[in-house]
Amino acid sequence: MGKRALITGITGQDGAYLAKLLLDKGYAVWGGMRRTSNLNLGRLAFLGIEDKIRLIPLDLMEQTNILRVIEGIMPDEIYNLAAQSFVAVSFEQPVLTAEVTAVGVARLLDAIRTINPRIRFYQASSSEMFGKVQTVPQNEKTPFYPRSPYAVSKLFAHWLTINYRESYGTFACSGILFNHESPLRGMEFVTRKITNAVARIKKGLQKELRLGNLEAKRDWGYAPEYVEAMYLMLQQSQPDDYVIATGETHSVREFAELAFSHVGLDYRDFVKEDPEFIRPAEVELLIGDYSKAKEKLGWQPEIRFSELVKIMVEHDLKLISR
Ligand code: NAP
Ligand code: F7E
Repeated sequence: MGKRALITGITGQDGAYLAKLLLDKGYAVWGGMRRTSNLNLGRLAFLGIEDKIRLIPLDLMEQTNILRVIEGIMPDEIYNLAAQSFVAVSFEQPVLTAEVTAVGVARLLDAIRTINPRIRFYQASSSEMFGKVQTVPQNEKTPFYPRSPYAVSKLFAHWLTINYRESYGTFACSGILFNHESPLRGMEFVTRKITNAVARIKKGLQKELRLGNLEAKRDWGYAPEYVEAMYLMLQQSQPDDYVIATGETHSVREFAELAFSHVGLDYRDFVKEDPEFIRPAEVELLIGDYSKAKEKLGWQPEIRFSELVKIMVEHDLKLISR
């Protein structure tokens, strides 16, 4: 019999790609989704798997819900991808962000401890925890310096994951994933905001693109490859933490330049800087060192920056044409 996995945040970018990967590996996959007034299965439908997932109401705000869901499924593995994941919003909603992104993880870890300590747990940690970076590049030993309520929340969850491992022997892993993007990326994140605008401008549906800090640099990878690393972490003999990244960094300006040039346009004719999108505190530079993941998991990225930009622009051009 195949393994049983519970994925929280199944409606998000990574939830969809991870579900596809686990289904392909023969897992029975339960997808936890919070209640919304509209069913939000677009990403699962895009991958053709919406009928293969056992969808289940699951909100990280509600401990009783978490306990009943885990007891009912008795999964072998839980992948916690649910979060208030948008850094900009976390400055406006710090309490909600902490409730979901930080305390939600305490609820999950403690439910595992209570119900079945043998369940393997993956926590979606983030390169945002490095914030004002203390070393370049960043690896598993780099000290943290979070710069947003989101990053502070993720850091709590990260340390709690380690704490449950050390205190109770939970098989709990933390993947410190650098930015990873795809055609399924949410529209508010800068990469998708740019590629969607490029497609709309090319088709005459939009005239300009308003962005914040063009000089911020990120290590952008391809989401379908990053979910493979999550899976690999839970298949090891010992739980551990891993940086997942490409080892390359590029600015938002470079992303825009390449995306516009892909359709024969000059970004300088369309991009306007708008203080509305400047954050109270910024993460200026991220670049990850994934050598531990390469050595221990045999993981390495294949899709690089220019290929990623191309995949996203071409997808959005097709989408807009429809
Ligand atoms: P995403 O697309 O924003 O998905 C987040 C998911 O969390 C959505 O399914 C969302 O549901 C769900 N969610 C939000 N609040 C919830 C709650 N109270 N209870 C249950 N579910 C809730 O994020 P992603 O890009 O797939 O990222 C997956 C995880 O990795 C997140 O934890 C993110 O913080 C982390 N991460 C992402 C990156 C990246 O570059 N993508 C890098 C490092 C870490 P709705 O659909 O209803 O909103
Ligand atoms: O911003 C700058 C912005 O919102 C990237 C999440 O998945 O990755 C993501 O967080 C950079 C920042 O992603 C706009 O100031 C400029 O420097 O795409 P983003 P993020 O904040 O890096 C990490 C790893 C996560 O864990 C998070 O969950 O781009 N930027 N102009 C802009 N950003 C946005 N969103 N919109 C702009 O107009």
